Amino acid sequence: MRVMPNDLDAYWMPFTANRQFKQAPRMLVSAKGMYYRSDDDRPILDGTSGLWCVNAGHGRLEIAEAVKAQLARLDYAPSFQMGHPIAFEAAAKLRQILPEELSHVFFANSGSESVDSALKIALAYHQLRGEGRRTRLIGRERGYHGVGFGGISVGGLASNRRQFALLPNVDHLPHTHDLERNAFSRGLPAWGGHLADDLERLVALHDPSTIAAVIVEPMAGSAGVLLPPKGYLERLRAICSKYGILLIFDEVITGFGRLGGHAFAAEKFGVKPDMITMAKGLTNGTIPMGAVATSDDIYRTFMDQKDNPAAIELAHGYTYSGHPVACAAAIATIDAYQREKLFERAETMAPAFEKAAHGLRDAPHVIDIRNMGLVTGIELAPRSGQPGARAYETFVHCFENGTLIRVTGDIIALSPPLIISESQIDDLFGAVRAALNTVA
Ligand code: PXG
Repeated sequence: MRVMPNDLDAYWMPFTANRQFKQAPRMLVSAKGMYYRSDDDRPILDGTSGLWCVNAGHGRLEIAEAVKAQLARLDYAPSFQMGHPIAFEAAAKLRQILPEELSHVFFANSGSESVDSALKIALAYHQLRGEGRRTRLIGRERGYHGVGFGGISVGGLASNRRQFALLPNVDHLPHTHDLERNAFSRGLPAWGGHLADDLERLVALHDPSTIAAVIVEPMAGSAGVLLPPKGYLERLRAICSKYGILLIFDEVITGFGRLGGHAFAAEKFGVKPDMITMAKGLTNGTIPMGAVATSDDIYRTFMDQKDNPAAIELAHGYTYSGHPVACAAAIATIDAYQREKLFERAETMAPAFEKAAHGLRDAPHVIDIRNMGLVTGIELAPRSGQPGARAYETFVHCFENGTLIRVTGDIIALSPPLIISESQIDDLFGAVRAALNTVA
């Protein structure tokens, strides 16, 4: 059955070429396991976990049941100066899979809100410690931290910044992408660890006493799957610690098993940030939710204030922080990850995924392939004078032939649900090869 709304005009679609899309819409109407169904009733293999969020696969009845039961029991309750048990339960559940050092959870409703929350916590933290001059935030070129004013300011994607006014007091580290030295890396690229030393330059330029926090994605997702060079994150950590700067890992994409073997990249790489931001896989994409996990030191700094015990420690929060229905979804999701050992499964499937990804090395237009866990970036040579066109046409070809991929510029990013099978891995990369064989 074709389910096509007769009015496409009312809905202003996010991050979409609305005019182009509405000429030739692509509609998904249902989903189960590894597959969507399109409005013309074709199965569509999900090579992207929706938008990097459905890590446990689609149509999980246990999440649906938990959401339904929670809606019936307590649909909404305020979280300001009031509590409801499931928010505390959700934070405790999340703690089970967080790095031990990050044991306190602030809830938001998206990755963007989580990032803004973390940046604000960083500023307030320094102020409480009598270091109120630390107001500068450091991001990285090609970083993506959502679309709040904080996120686009520390973010490093020029196209997301140029239409808007930005926060002052922000600077950026250089990105780490280098095709000449690192093309076709498997896992962490060998070259570029020293790029973290650029933070020393920024510290010297601005004076460490003005810098509040450094925020990076452990692996840049939206910019096209840029893995950190060996030793890079360790060096960032060391320099931050040396100068009292907080290190924030934005794990909205890398969280919940994407890189294989661990819930978070912080553990995978053995580097401890002071805060982790997350969203997406937290509820398997079912209900909007984000969170910031903070170190005990940060939490204690707020809680151990001696002034007035009736004071609100952090003047920040959202109507839907700790929303009971989102909390129910998060608990059921984390249960599923644990019960089915999906983070371990991602690690187990990673070699087959890597082999299939690098199998595209001889496909037309491919100039780089990089991967870790169940994520890969496949970079295409741009068509002369038409940046992004080749990848976009690859995306359309794949969709028309039953596979959902994601493209950013001329980079294909694949990040399937962690339940993907070996034969589905073959299908996924086979579909990309077929598309690459077709596009000019
Ligand atoms: N931080 C990171 C690292 C992200 O990847 C956000 C923050 C913002 O999250 P919200 O929930 O506010 O969208 C993200 C989001 C893509 C793509 O295809 C990536 C994201 C969102 C949409 C598309 O690369 N990441």
